[in-house]
Amino acid sequence: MDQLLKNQYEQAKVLYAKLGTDTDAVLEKLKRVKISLHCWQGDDVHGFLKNEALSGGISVTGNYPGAAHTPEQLRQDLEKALSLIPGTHKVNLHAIYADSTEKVEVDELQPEHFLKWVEWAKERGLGLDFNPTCFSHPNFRDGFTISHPDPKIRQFWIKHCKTARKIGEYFGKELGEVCITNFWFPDGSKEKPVDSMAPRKRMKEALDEIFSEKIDPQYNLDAVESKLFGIGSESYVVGSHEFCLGYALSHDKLVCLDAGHFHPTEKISQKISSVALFDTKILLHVSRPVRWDSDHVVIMDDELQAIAHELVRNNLLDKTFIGLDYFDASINRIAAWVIGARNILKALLLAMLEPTEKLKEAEAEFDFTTRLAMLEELKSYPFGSVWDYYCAKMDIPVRETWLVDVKQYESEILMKRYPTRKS
Ligand code: RNT
Ligand code: ZN
Repeated sequence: MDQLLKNQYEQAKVLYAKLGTDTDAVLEKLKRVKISLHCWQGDDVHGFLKNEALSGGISVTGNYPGAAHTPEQLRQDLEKALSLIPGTHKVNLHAIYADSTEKVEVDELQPEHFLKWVEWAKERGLGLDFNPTCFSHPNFRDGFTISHPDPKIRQFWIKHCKTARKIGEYFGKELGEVCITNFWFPDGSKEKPVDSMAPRKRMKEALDEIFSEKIDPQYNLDAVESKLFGIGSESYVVGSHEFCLGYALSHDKLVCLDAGHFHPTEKISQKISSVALFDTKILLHVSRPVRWDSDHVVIMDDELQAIAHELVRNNLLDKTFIGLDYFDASINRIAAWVIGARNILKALLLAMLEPTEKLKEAEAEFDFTTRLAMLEELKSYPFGSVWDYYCAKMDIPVRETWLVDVKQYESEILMKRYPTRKS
């Protein structure tokens, strides 16, 4: 390893030790954190099943060249991204990413359609997470899926969601690591309905049916993701926060908190300790809203740091599953993964280096002066030296050198792909 990197780490280690933080132990802890990399960043939430336009109130902008058009390309891109992120992680698949030569409807999907993904994950020691895809399909009708008034439409989605859990179970069994299957529904409407309860009642009943089969929690855990609004569901979302929180708490499900799914000044970091107190497991969709649920690449902003601090300070890393959720087609898509994943890891490292006990002591004594002074001084501690050393130790490019790899991959691989997908 580069001597300068080592020296800088040794110096940082002394400084942090004075605060009572053991940097070597922190790095061991960081190594155990897994981030679930969302496959849909690689192809703008397109998938491989059909050529349906993206729907469900979410949207991708940009036309940067090189999107993956086949499962092989997507896996190759994910491998590239993973090679630039320290640690062993997971990949999060959506149902529309099935790898199958036969044209299959979403409600006909079976575990076997994901065999190649499982083989790939096994070879690389990766875990897999899963999501039913309840959008980009003609049966997402009148703004509703499992809460549609027509029982035929509901049944279509219920069947799809039931199979999604079986696919999750299959991932968990095959890979020896629990799969989190996350349920998000775009259901809602542009204007406020007169009857806001009926769709929620139908959604509740549909969820009960979806979850009726017991699945060993060692293999699959279910999460429900709420939302405040989307395009076309500006005034009313069936699966609101209160709905999903209530459902999760009463049905022993995970609560999925997406950073972009609340009012602009409402932060998920503030919700974590409350939800955790009720013994609820949490799935995070780490994202970055800009004015709306825009799914920008995650940057090292205040909210990301606040999320990481909440997890670390409250010892919640074992109860929390961390996934990324954003889609940016205006920059190199692999870089988008790498930037977001490195940032959440950096934010967690920063939190782990904090002398939390000392800060809690000051707080307990109402010494808010010390608390504020320390929190501010900590910001200029040499955390970057610890991060650089960690990357080098994990055999991952240090600082922005990863960009060289991405640029080379872009010119050698991405630029040679068909500009648009062959359907
Ligand atoms: C949409 C939700 C959901 C999706 C993915 C593709 O607002 O955040 O998690 O982003 O399922
Ligand atoms: Zn999400």
